[in-house]
Amino acid sequence: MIRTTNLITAGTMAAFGLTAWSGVVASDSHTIKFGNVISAGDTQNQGYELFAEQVAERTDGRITVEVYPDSQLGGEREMVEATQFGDIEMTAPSVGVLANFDKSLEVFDFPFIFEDADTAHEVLDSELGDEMLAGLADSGLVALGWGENGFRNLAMTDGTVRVPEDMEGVKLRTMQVPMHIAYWESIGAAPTPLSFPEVFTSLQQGVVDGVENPYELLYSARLTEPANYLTETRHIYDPEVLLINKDFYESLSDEDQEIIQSAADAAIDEIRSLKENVSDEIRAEIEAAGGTVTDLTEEERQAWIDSAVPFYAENASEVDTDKLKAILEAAGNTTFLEAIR
Ligand code: EAX
Repeated sequence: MIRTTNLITAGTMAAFGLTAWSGVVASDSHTIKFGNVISAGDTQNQGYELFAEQVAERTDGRITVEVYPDSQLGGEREMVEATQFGDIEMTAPSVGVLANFDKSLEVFDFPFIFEDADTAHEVLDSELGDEMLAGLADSGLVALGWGENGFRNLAMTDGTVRVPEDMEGVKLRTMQVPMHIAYWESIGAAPTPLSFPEVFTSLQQGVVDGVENPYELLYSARLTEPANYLTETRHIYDPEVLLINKDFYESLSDEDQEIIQSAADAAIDEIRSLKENVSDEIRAEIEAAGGTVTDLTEEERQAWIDSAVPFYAENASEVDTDKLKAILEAAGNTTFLEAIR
């Protein structure tokens, strides 16, 4: 437990005329430990540092946010659990990991839902998006909003992937996300779920043949060193969720809650605007470092979308189908709406 709780000693209590039954008086100073797996300096962590600055400034230093990037406090699932149990106060995992905590969030783990980030933001920031986050309260977590990892692309150690058939038998590291695993299996790949801190070594040692993540994280986590054949599949738009321990959050005054919420909103705006061009910039850096980045032709891209049609048909009933339909509708995605009708 990291929270700063100043105990008032019996002596002090006596001096102030307090009686023993008034018990422990918590001060309003707190330290928030905020862990994440993203590399220090990446756009997410620039946003989280802004969050820390704003909270410190607006509380005159009463609330300190310590950001721990680079998996220093563990993998994503581990950190969600640590946040749940109050060992740390905040984390911001990929939404996929949260399916293990609130099954209704699985609808975001279906591939090719969103065509672009603007559409994703619009849907996530709507009432429907808020509704989707509310269920996390049952797991002891308050969601402060939808952050962003970005569109996930493939990075392979050996050979370029262009079409789904190229994934036949390929050992692909995925997150520990049931629907991701099911999709890659459905196209014949051999998905291998690993937590993020294990990925670099697994690629180096050939435990897996590839990985998928947005360019920025692939590059900053140096995964593009072993896996330098990249393909711009944009197969999933990956939002991250800013989470805070519910008991901790609710122990704060209304004013402090408002400061935390508005600093989180500012961080999310900052992250999204920094992300706008970062993918192209990093892609150029990956190429300059000797990586190969492949764009799909329209037919190839279509082949990927087609590959997901049977997956939708088969798996829509495994999740909250009405929510899945609502998301697809809001995203203007008629292909998969038809597939699950
Ligand atoms: O949320 O595990 C992953 O690949 C995630 O994309 C990453 O941890 C950021």
